[in-house]
Amino acid sequence: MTSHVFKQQVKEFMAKVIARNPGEVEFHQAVEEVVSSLVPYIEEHPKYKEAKILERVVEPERVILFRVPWVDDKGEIQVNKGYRIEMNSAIGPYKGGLRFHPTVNLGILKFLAFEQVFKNSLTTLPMGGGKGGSDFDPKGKSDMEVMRFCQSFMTELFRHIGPDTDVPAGDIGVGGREIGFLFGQYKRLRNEFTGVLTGKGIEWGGSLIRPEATGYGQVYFAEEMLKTRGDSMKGKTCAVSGSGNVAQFCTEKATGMGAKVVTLSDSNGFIYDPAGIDKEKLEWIKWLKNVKRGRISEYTGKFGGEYLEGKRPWGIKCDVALPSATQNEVNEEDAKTLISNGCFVVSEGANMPSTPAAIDVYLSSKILYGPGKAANAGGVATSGLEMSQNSLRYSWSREEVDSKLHNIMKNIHAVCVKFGKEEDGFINYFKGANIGGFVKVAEAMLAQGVV
Ligand code: NDP
Ligand code: 2IT
Repeated sequence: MTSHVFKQQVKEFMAKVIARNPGEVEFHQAVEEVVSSLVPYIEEHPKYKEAKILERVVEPERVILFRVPWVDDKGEIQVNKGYRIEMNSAIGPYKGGLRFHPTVNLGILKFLAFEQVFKNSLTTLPMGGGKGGSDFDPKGKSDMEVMRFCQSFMTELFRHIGPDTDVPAGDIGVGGREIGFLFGQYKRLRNEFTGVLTGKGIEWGGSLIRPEATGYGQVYFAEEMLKTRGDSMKGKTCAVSGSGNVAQFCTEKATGMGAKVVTLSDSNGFIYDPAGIDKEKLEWIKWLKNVKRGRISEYTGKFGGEYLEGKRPWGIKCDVALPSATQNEVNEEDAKTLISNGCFVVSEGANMPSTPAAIDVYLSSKILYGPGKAANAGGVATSGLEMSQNSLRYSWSREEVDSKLHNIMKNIHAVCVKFGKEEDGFINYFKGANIGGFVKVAEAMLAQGVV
């Protein structure tokens, strides 16, 4: 069958998805990315077509929408929306983060839940896919306001989740503080101390390395990609976006492996430090973002360099780009600029940070492109390891967890190579991750009948 016929099939499939899920543009984008890789594969494996696996996999098993009322510090009543998308449980309990950000809506959470299904499958661990969150904005809120919001959020969510049913974790706007408040309220309502959330504090059931895992895994994945060309992270100049959980530990690991990180950003702009963000500077950034909850612009007052308001880091010359902020933060023009400046590795810490046109630029330039569902899977993989430790009522050492994480990232890389290697030897990680993530879920769905 020709690529023209495949394109037509994708178009027809997408027309139905768009009609059934109007206005959910990020969800359409995530589905189209996966389906465009899968259509040729499914043509060769008609059993998936006959069982309507694609039609089923784009429909969430369950969507929960709820009201989250809470009282702010002035005594005023506030109301937010709460969501949990239980996308697919074919290979394990629903698993995936919670995002608290004012832009959160159903389409964004469905895209994230959909990505999560294939990502979790790639980790090799038994986890289904889910995602949730709220349009609540933690910025500028006091700790007590965040606590009251989290308690109200969990007062509804608790009846839908559980350690064998659905296990939420963090994402944008949800870190250790929020997971603590959510866990406390779940425990109080159920009168059970269980592994119902991951990303917990180390003293109360958390796993060592979970905070580090997404960023560390993202750099391990970049290193694996570089190895296929006889190269390594050592000596590479890196552009990182974001300055939250993923960006911080991505910077830590890249620097630890001998690379130089020259940028970090937030939603207001980015900082450029040509000398590199070393260990001492990074410790200060962790304090700035996690304790003071300040803005990245404050960096230049302390360490120099430049702050570029309203801009993203992709115009800075680098070898390796590590997008670690949010969806669609690298567009076609950014991708072209990166490549013309010599960038030849993109390893995505964020979910879907590159637009479809940017991905086309990476693939046609044949650079090393690690898509989010493979490159950032280390976070949820280590959540899976946290679940295992909770079930065992045991905890592994830092070294044990890190070595398991490292092995998982190597395995994910190998799966991408298996399904993504093209005739000329180019490794299409985009295709490899989509097909590699799909097969296990599809086989489980076939075995479990029409459910
Ligand atoms: P954090 O909330 O810790 O940090 C988010 C960072 O991204 C902040 O610097 C934030 O800036 C910036 N950001 C958020 N929204 C935007 C926006 N619309 N435009 C520009 N910058 C923005 O979140 P994480 O580090 O946990 O998450 C970052 C990305 O990684 C997300 O895409 C998430 O889905 C993904 N991810 C996270 C995992 C995890 O384990 N935490 C696992 C896998 C993927 P500001 O402070 O201005 O909002
Ligand atoms: O996007 C992601 O993989 C996450 N936010 C982490 C999910 C998890 O359950 O650890």
